[in-house]
Amino acid sequence: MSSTNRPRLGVAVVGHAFMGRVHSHAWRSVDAIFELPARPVLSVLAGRDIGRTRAAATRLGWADAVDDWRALLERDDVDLIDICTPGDTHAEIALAALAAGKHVLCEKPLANSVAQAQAMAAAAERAARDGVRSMVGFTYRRVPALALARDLVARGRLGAIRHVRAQYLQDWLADPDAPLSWRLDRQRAGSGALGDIGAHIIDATQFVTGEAVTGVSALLDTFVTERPRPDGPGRGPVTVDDAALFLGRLSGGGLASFEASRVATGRKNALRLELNGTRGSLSFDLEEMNVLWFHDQDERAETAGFRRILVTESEHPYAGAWWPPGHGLGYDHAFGNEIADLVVAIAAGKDPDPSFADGLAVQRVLAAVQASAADAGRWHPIAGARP
Ligand code: SOE
Repeated sequence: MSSTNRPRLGVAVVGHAFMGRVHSHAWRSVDAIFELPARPVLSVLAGRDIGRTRAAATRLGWADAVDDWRALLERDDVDLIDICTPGDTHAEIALAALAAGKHVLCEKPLANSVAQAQAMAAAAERAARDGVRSMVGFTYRRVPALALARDLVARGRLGAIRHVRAQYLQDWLADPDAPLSWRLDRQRAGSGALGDIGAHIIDATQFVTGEAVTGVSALLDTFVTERPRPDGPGRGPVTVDDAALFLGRLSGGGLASFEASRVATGRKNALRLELNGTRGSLSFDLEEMNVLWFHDQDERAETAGFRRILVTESEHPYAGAWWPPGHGLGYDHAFGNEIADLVVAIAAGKDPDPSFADGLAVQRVLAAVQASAADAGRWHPIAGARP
C-alpha cells in the first residue's frame, strides 16, 4: 500500500533515555522495512526538561516535544502512547492514556507492584472493548531465534519440557564506583536485576514453553550497598538487588532455574535459555542472537548432537522482512519487529501480545521471588499463574 492511502498512526514516546532512544529509532525505521497497514507518524516526544527533550526530539526525529506527558492525552495527533519511563510512573501514565482512548505500549516490567499491574491489566481489558490496544515490551519475544524456539516447542519438537535453565547476566554494576541511578532505587525501579532483567527471563520462559511458573524459592543479594551519588558528594544507599537466583516449577511439571545478575564480570547482555525436553533440547544466548542450537533426540545417536541454526532465513520468524540470509540482526531489530506486530494488531482490531495480562503474570512471579527471598527462601506458590 502506498503511504498516501494508509491511515496514519500518531505516536508519542514518553522518555528519551536508553529505552526512549531505542523505541524512537524503531518507530522511525519500521515503516521502511515492513509493509504496514498504517503509517506511524512520530508526533511528540515527552520528557521532563523541555530543553533536553527538544534536543532529543530533533536528534531522534520527533515533530514536537513537551515537558509533561499529560499534554499528550488531549492531542489529536497522538493515537498511541509508548511509555519508556522508570517503573514507578508506568501505572499512572498507562491508566490515563487508556482512559483517553490512546493505544499503549509500555516498557517492562509492567509496574512496580502486583496491585498496579492488576489495575493496568483490568484497564487494558476494558479499553480493548472500545478497540484501544495495549502491549507490554517484552521485546525478546521478537528476536527471531527465540520466536523460532517457541515455534519448535509448540510443534512438539522438544516433547515434554523437563528443564529450563534461564540466565540474564550483565556486569555494568561490577564496578563498586558505578554511580547511583533510578535503576538502583527501589521506590523508582521496584527491584534491581530481578525486575530489570529477571523479568525478561521469566517472560521468555513462559513464552517459549507456553507454560506458567507456578511457584519459586529465591535468594536476592546486594553486594555493593552504597554507591557514589551522581550529582553530589559522597555515597548513597543502593536499595535494590544486584543479583537474583531462584528455582521454579512449571505448570507442565518441569523444573526451572533462573539467575539474573548485573555483577557477572565479562557478561554484557547474556540472556541465555536452555530447554531440555523428552524429544530434544534448545539453547540460546543473546550475545549470539542470530543463533539457535537444537538437539533432536529422535535422531540416530551416531550423528545426533546440537545443531547450530543460523536464524536468518526467510522461513524464520521476522527474518524475511530484513536482510538476505546470513546478514544478521541486532538488539534494535527486535524492537522494530515488536512495533510492526503492534501496528498490524491495532489495524486489524486485535489484541497484540504480550498483553498487560502477560505483564501481570510476570509481576506475580517477581513478587513471589521477593516474598520468598524475604522468607529465607521458602517456597512461594504463584496465585492465578498463567502462561
Ligand atoms: C529493556 O527491555 C531492557 O530490559 C532494559 O531495561 C535493561 O536495562 C536492558 O539491559 C535489557 O533491556
